[in-house]
Amino acid sequence: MAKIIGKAIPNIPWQEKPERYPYPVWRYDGNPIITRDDWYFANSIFNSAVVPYGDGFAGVFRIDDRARDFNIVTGFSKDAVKWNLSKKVIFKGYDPRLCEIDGKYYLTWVNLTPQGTTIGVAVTENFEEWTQLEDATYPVARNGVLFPKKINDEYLLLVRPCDRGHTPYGDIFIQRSKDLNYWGNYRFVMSPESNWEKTKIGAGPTPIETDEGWLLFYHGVLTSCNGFTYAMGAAILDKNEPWKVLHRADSFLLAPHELYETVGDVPNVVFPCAALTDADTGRIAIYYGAADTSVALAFTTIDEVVDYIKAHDIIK
Ligand code: BMA
Repeated sequence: MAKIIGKAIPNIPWQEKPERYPYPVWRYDGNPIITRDDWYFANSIFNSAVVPYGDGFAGVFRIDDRARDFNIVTGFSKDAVKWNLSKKVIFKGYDPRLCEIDGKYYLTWVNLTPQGTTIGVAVTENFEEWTQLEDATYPVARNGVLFPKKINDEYLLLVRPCDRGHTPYGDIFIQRSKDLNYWGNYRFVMSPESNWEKTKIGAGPTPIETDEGWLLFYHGVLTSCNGFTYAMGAAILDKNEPWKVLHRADSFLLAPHELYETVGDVPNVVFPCAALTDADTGRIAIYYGAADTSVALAFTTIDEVVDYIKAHDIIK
């Protein structure tokens, strides 16, 4: 039995696994949970991130508007399923991640610069006032994901260096910082391995602390004759030296199979950006962008995922 190390959050969204369903991650039956109709000027609302906040939940949402600009807005929810999205754009850019560290909430996102994308970093305590820090990378990088606590007194950020376009390669690295300002001590974490992720990989939700190590959900990309297919994989990283991969599944845990994942602005995309966890029950609710069009929700438990990764482990 694996254990989540973290808070009990009993009110995260949850549905039991459908009977006789053979796989470790199952979808919410009300998907998609957020669509373009949830914002007044949206073309699409997708790759978005949420955290527990107060007695409910807060989030940051990627909204591509009807001018096709990339916006990040905040939102609040009592049940983490129905969301009230603010009209105010807090930052320009895309694919936000959220991470609570010592009572502050850190947003990392794909920040836009004339020279290409960087990892933007901003911090808030109330989701109203944000302080933007220095970018954590120089161009070009995407998929910047912080760890939820310091390790050996350093902040850690997963990053995927890339090019200015729809990058045809991509490995995950870690960089470290004492102050979230100066970064260094770069370490390679992992490259694409299996066919389903052969083109590139990038970190997804904030890593989840468990007694087995850090559970990392990530996206992997396959290039088919029809273009890119984005699916979700999982690995377990060493607790103290998370650039060491202890276990890694040989196959995806969630891939674009439902209509809202296979049809949309960019077909065949499952792009996980956040997870809510309940340490007492081991429940995990995963938030993912579906077909670059809407936000969807899926469930698993720490036991289901860890058992699956170990039964399909590519690390010998
Ligand atoms: C990536 C990012 C994601 C997007 C994906 C599929 O490069 O832009 O935001 O979901 O492509 O289009």
